[in-house]
Amino acid sequence: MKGIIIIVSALLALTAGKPLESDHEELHLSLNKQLLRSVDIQDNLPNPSVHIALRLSKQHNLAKESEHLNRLKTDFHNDIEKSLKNNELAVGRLALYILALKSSCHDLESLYLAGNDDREPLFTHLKREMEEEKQNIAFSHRPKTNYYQYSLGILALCVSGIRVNAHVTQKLIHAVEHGQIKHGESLCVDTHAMAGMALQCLKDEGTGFKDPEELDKALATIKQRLLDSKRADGHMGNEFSTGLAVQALLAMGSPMNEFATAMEALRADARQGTYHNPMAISQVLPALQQKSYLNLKKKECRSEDGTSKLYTLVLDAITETEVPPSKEKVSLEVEVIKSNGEASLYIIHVPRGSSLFEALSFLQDKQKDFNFSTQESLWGPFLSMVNGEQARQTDRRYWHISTDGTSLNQGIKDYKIDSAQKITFKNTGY
Ligand code: B12
Ligand SMILES: *[C@@H]1O[C@H](CO)[C@@H](O)[C@H](O)[C@H]1NC(C)=O
Repeated sequence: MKGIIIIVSALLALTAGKPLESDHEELHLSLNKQLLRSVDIQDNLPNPSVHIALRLSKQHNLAKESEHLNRLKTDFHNDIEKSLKNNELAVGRLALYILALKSSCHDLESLYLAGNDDREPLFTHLKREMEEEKQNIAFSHRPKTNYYQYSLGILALCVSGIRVNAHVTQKLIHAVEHGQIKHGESLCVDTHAMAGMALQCLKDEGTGFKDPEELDKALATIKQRLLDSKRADGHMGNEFSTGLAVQALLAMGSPMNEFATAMEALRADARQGTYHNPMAISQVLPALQQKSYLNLKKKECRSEDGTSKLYTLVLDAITETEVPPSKEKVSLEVEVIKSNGEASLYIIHVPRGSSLFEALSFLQDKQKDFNFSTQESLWGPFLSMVNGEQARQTDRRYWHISTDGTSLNQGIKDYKIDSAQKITFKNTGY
């Protein structure tokens, strides 16, 4: 009898360490499959950030990944060229595109971008856009796009072994040290994380900066701000910045104990289904697998033979569980505050669980004096016009969204109306 108990408890002890490990593996696998599924749905442009996450993952479906790479090289490539022809900067998308190509070990020298009257290699063009951004910072104290994209630009060049102009780096260091990196009103954790990865890459390379001490100081500032952003529940910033923050800390060589609770928070979110937007998953999954964008620097694709278990990730057929729209309605107040302060209020009743996008479409159909439109982005539709009034990046304005006074942390397509509330759209400058 005693013997049996000992055997049983020995077995328990043996497995006790394991469930945790394999639980995590299962969670990663399910996010990995969710991403793979998202690339199968071809009604949107292919997303380079999703490609990077697939490539940084442990398990692979090489056929789907290479098909996705081809779509990036055609559809996404064309989309960037379209922006260039409209004289728009594409720093962030171009940087992500380069990182995606790098993640698949694609020869970057063989790709060219056609602008209005020239044809340039990708890198030459990115370097030129970075110079333009640098000039813009010198004259207007900020980039035309934003510091998140400016950091991505540095990161893409550095990870590819292309020399970054030290003056370009200097402007990012200066912005960090002078607290100029914001999202709306508050310090932007996502951008600090991206800046941290970019500067860490330069530090590792030993080029692209003037003063090593200054670089170290900026890195220390970033790290401190990331650690300071930690909430009681473990998140750094919010649910959607924590993945990037963890990536940055990993890149900077932080000890595990500095981000263990953040990892735990990410896993809890993932289990609750917080990450269904592919862009969100793409920023979180590398962190969960303890990878950062700096891992792309040494990425090799040689050992991918397609026969190992790691290269045969398959999607099981899923039975579409279409949830019928709820019959129950909730009342929704929609307030619009234009740039001149003029306010309008609308009240509608929408099925519980509708997305804000659906609710607004419904309101637009019913109310002649309400209208809105959106612009596509990697995160989904960005609300760009309400009641005939545009709030655009070019004017440094946007439609800020809040519910009962609290800032939304999702866009109109992802946010679901689960209870009666008041949504406010305010045309805001930044
Ligand atoms: C810069 C930025 C902004 C700027 C964009 C303009 C500018 N200065 O360039 C401003 C301040 C306008 C902004 C606004 C908002 N943002 Co913002 N933004 C970012 C940030 C830091 C970088 C985006 C970027 O340039 N990406 C690089 C390029 C290559 O990708 P892109 O997709 O082409 O970029 C465009 C879109 O991302 C778009 N955009 C920016 N924010 C958002 C948010 C949503 C929901 C959508 C659909 C699009 C969008 O603007 C970018 C430039 O054109 C990200 C951080 C991150 N982790 O991605 C947050 C982030 C995307 N934003 C976020 C949020 C919540 C918002 C707001 C909804 C906040 C609010 N309550 O109003 C609004 C959008 C409202 C609307 N009108 O639809 C969340 C989205 C989370 C989610 N699950 O959807 C992020 C992840 C930050 C976070 N951790 O909370 N944002
Ligand atoms: C949207 O509404 C505004 C006023 O509410 C109106 O001036 C404008 O013409 C409308 N635009 C469209 C595209 O319907």
